[in-house]
Amino acid sequence: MTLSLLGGKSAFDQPLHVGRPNIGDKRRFLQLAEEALDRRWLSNDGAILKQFEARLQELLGVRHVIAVSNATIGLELAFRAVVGNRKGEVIVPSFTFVATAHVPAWCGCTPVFADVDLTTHHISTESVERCLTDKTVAIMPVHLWGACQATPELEALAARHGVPILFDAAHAFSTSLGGKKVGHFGAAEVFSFHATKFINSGEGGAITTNDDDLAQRLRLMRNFGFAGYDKVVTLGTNAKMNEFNAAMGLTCLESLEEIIARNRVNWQAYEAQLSKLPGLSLYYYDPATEPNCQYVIVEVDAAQTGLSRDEFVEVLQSENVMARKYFYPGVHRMEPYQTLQPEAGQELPNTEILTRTVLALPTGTAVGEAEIEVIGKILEMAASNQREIKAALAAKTA
Ligand code: T4K
Repeated sequence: MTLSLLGGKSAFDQPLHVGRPNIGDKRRFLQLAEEALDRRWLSNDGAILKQFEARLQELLGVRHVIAVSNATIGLELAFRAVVGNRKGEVIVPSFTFVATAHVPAWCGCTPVFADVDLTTHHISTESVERCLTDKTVAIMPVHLWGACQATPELEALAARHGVPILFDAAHAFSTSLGGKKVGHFGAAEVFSFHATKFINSGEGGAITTNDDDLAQRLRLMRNFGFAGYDKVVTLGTNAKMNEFNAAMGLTCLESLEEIIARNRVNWQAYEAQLSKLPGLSLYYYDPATEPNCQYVIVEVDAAQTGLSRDEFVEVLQSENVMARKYFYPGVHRMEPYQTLQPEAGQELPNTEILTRTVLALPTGTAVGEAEIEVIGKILEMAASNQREIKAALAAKTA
């Protein structure tokens, strides 16, 4: 095998994407979609939506599940319901998908970026503590990569300051900490069921809470504030999930165990490949957290490998392995935050490191052990031909 950058043919004919959707039983989805068509009931609290919410509730053991059209709007609803009209500062990580910060900013608050821990990639309690002021109205941590970050220290810190925590649980469906499932932490948690998430509804998400009053307000806010025909009792928006998205979500849930098992097998296969490659380390999932392993995250130590993260991404993509630089650049380097807070990076040394060194590799049901072996081989060949790779990349950009 010769690397494509060195004159060979790409290892894969078709792109292997990060975030390839897990589909589940296609016939089951089509059957549910057909039932919706026959019922002529396509949205607004439909029968499939109710089934989807009930199944989520059963799996999570939480009092309330409010399915929404995507996690970003779910976070916005939860934010508005928990924080209300207060305008202040909201502590968020910068090492996350941009939606986490956009939500409080969209609601008129100021995101304040906390730094992350280099091992867990989670916002560190010490950094959150440094960011807390009398203007802080909420903390929005992210269970990044699906590893739960509702640590007792973080919860105790928030409680001491009387600040609510709202978890961005976009990645964390079906994971737990100390036997408590994600879905039960903070004032509310929000899951994403976007196509790229291991349980997907195409587009979609769900808010979970054990607070009856909050749940009631969220249900009203999801549907323009309607409390019955012709009766609007509060400000709201359209955050409803339609029947086809719910059908996809329900179908995927029926394959939950199988998808997690595939992710775990893939993760172990990557671990076996990467253990042979000094300078490339796999993000470790603690088995005690029941990880869904939906991300395969690799940290590149360029001093050891001779190639940077960006160079590895170029090599992989030229082989049709569409590795991604999640999450690059840090949100503090995106607009409008970069202009509003140009100095933020100075307080985020670990975020700056991770945004330069981390890449994501394809996994899920569209990827198998044979492909992972080839990906391992590509990484190995890149590391052992670093001089030639650098020359080929320089020639490409010349
Ligand atoms: N919080 C966190 C921590 C998040 O990660 C996200 C979303 C959110 C909040 C917000 O959740 P939602 O409101 O979306 O429910 C993608 C997703 O669009 C986004 O949902 C996700 N995080 C993020 C991690 O990934 P991009 O900008 O990377 O999307 P894109 O178009 O580059 O596609 C990602 C990869 O997936 C590509 O390799 C192609 C592949 N793909 C994508 C789709 C849609 C497929 O193979 N098939 C598909 O159908 O954001």
